[in-house]
Amino acid sequence: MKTRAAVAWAAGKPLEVEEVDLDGPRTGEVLVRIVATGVCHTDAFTLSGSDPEGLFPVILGHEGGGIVQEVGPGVTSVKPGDHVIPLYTPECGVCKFCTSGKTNLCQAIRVTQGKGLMPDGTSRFSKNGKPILHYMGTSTFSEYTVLPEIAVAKINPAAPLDKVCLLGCGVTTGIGAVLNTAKVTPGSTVAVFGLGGIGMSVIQGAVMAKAGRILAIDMNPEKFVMAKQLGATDFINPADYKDTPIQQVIVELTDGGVDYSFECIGNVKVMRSALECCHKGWGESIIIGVAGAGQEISTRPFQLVTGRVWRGSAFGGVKGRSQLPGYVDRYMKGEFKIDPFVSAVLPLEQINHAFDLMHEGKVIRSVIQY
Ligand code: NAD
Ligand code: DAO
Ligand code: ZN
Ligand code: ZN
Repeated sequence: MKTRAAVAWAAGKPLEVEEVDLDGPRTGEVLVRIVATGVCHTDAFTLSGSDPEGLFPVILGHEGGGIVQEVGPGVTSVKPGDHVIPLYTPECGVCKFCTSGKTNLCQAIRVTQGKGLMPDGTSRFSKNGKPILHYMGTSTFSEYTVLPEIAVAKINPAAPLDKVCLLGCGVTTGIGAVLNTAKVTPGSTVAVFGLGGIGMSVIQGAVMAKAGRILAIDMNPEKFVMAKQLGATDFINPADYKDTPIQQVIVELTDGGVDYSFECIGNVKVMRSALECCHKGWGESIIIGVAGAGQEISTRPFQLVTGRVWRGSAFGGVKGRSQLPGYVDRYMKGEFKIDPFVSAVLPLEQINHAFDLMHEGKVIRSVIQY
């Protein structure tokens, strides 16, 4: 079949919206019509060429919501008409990782997914006979996409796909990092570095965890308005403290440091600040941001010797097939918000404008509606 898609032909070049060829689902695969997809910083990161795993030509997009159109042989857990969220972190339920009880990082299709291919080692997308790669196993910047069965979460069909698509990455990542990875305890002091879709979701997670104080940190003070509406209590622009390292500012403001900090930018210098603003003896810093190829984190080891802890979190530690439907239900019950994060709704033809809005810091999320 043909599908409209935004193709990234090369790093650093605008996406080109055009018709491409899409082969139907093979064994263990499903064809999904994407109804809406968010545009995440990670898509921009890969498009920029900084992603060490970035491959081209590719159809980006990983924050989608859609409806199953057709299933391949052997597929039993979903059927045409089911509403699904594509999962860049699949859940096979049987691999060593899935059965460990310690991680959401299913490895069943990791190797082929990392190469931009379906589990059988081929791509379903092509143009004039030339293959185009899949991205993160999802490729939601195509109106129709083929996904492995283990990479779709079946959700409540009453949920609005133009909102819950953001549970395919940003919102789940932020809330999950607080509730699953850090396990923030009531009354805690929390620092959030970077107030994009991820950082704003961390704030929501911190409110859900009943944190006592939530420090919101960003170089763009316009972000403080929404951070305050979501429940942040303190607002810090590092540009206002040029002569003092920001970790020192935070340690002084919080009687020795925060209980938990979250880096939601992908800046290795900020990762250091986020660790070092943690309280001696117990403070934990969670890295969520994805840093560019070849970059490394550093701190004095004594920071760890004296009790601070560095952790990382992918997709908020959430297991997609078994746990994401519960997040959709919690959103439907009003336990957290998604709607204010949708700053702009654009057609696929304006997807490059969505990237511009992100780079200009004017949106939390643009949502592409097909
Ligand atoms: P975003 O671009 O929307 O937001 C980043 C925010 O950081 C912006 O508000 C920006 O003003 C602020 N910022 C930039 N430099 C700063 C600095 N030096 N100090 C303070 N604030 C600064 O990005 P996003 O979509 O929220 O994603 C954030 C990061 O999370 C990215 O690196 C993305 O790749 C990563 N990510 C990780 C996961 C995961 O599972 N670990 C999932 C999704 C996204
Ligand atoms: O299992 O090795 C692996 C890879 C898991 C992918 C997790 C990606 C999380 C960070 C990327 C940002 C997502 C948009
Ligand atoms: Zn993302
Ligand atoms: Zn698995």
